[in-house]
Amino acid sequence: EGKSMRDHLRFSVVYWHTFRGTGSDPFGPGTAVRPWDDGTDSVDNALKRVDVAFEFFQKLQAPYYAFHDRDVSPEGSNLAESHKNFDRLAQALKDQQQATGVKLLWGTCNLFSHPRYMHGAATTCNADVFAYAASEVKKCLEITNDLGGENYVFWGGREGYQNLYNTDMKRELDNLGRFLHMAVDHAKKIGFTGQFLIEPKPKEPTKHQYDSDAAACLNFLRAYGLEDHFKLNIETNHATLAGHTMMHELDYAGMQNALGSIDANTGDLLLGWDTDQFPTDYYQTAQAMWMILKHGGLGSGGVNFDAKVRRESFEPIDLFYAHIGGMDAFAKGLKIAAAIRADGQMQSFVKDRYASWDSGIGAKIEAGQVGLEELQAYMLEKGQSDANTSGRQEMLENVFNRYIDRV
Ligand code: GLO
Ligand code: NI
Ligand code: NI
Ligand code: NI
Repeated sequence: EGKSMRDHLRFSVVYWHTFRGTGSDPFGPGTAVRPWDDGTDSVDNALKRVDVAFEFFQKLQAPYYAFHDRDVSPEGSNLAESHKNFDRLAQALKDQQQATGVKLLWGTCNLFSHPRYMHGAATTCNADVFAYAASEVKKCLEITNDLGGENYVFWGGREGYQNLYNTDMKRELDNLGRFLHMAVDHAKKIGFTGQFLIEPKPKEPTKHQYDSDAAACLNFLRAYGLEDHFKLNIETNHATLAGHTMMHELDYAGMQNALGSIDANTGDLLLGWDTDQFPTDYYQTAQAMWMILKHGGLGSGGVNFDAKVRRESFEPIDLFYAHIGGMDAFAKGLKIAAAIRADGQMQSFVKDRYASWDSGIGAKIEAGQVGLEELQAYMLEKGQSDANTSGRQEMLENVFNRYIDRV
């Protein structure tokens, strides 16, 4: 559909899980064997990690990567020192990008790990913390711009609340709106032309996340006049946590021209949290790609593996297997989805279902030519409505799956 297969598979490796993940969980410390890493958060160690990361991207032939400021560069003892560290690391990233041709899909700020962000960042009750977060976004935007980042992501982190008895939700959302407007203004000022993306997610880490799903994000963006500046970064496991499917979230974003990029992982059906498992299921990736193709692709976005190896998969080689498995699942999913769309049968299910709408009064309704009065007159004359007989609900998924088995 006007694009090559590769345009749809702009794979991206995340710095956080892949190079900073330790395999720790609430029940025990890290298990990961990372021979290049001395386990400290020093600038020296961070510089070593950059070389390892780019060697990994190249061996994997991944065209893109993504980072948070704190993944690539250690927190300093004050803001100025953090900025200085970030400058040093950004130079190393830039050198490696130039040497290897690997590009930055997006940058973002970690505004959720440090204890200062325990009440949120843009939605904190502490104005100094708001100012701190704003300073970090300013810096990270400038560095993302300098590294040619094609997008800039805001995932809500701790932007939400645990309890309404001590939360002024309206005030916090107003402040989030202000924060994002400041980012838009600064992007304009420094000439950053990348796409801003909001990444919806419910439930984690706060009980009520403000950006819980695509619909909540789009409503927020419109309420604060930000809709022209942001699209969405849709993550599979976040969609399922919100009680939706990935297809639903992609379609909802796509129909409002807000489909920006995807964080590829898989929503676990057994566990109720964001397990960030690598996508391995062709049935799921075919569904996702089918919806992405329906909306004309991801634009400046990509297929970003926001996924981590299991705690038991601690050897460095497992990082390769995991990404190769994910790339393979998406490549196969795209192939299947493209074949199904080219065939046209699935699209005909939609057409058939609305056939009587289109041939009857429906055309006038959609053209805005009738109101309640005309519709009542029409119906009084007709006396009774037809029953819509085109169903076939039960076989639709089966038809899709049979295609998958054939491709
Ligand atoms: C957490 C999110 C997180 C974001 C990242 C980039 O569940 O998926 O990993 O993708 O912070 O904004
Ligand atoms: Ni994510
Ligand atoms: Ni996530
Ligand atoms: Ni994640």
